[in-house]
Amino acid sequence: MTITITAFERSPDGGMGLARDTRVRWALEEAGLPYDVRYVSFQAMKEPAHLRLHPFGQIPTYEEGDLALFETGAIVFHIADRHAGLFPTDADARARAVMWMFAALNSVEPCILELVIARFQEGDRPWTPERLPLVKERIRQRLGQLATRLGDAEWLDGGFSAGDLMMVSVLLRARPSGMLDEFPSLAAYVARGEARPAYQRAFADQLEANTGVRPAG
Ligand SMILES: N[C@@H](CCC(=O)N[C@@H](CS)C(=O)NCC(=O)O)C(=O)O
Repeated sequence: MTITITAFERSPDGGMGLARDTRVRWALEEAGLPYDVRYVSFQAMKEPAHLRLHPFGQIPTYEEGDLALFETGAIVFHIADRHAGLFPTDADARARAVMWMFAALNSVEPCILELVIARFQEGDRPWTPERLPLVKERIRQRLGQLATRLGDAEWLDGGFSAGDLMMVSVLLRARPSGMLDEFPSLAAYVARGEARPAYQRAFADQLEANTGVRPAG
């Protein structure tokens, strides 16, 4: 059955791979599933046709036959649930992989997003200089806790799973601020994720869609 996802017609990050379609592309690549992409403009995302698929007028969405999904957590879970490669077979290990997906989206991504909003959407507000250090401190605290748990392990819980896919995707959003590099073990963890062939394909595809250029290799 054909899978179709949506992505920005032109991503605000210019193809850095930070738009959330990249994590869905990555999951599809890990699972070895072909897919189509429908590119939508900011205006089209807020129009009825897209709002029927995504009530909040955002990307990405996922369509497969009669099934239509939004929210990257639900989409990646669905892919991992139905196809090999992203969830361990052991039931307890699988539950922990799901836990890490939730942790990425619920306990790590919000503070990173807060910084993105503080810098790019509210950067001109008079209170921003006072607020930024507080926002950054919350990120530092969370990344420090995560680094402690990761220790010198390769992945969060044994082998690579959808939990790592989501955590790496979320951490990548902290890199432009320089804060990821304050935690060398997390930076190395992210680099391991980026080195996976499935990530490389996903990244190259979104880069080409945004810039017309395909990275060498
Ligand atoms: N929680 C959602 C967030 C979706 C989201 O924020 N998408 C961004 C792109 S990465 C978007 O469409 N932004 C445009 C907008 O909100 O108007 C998910 O994980 O899918």
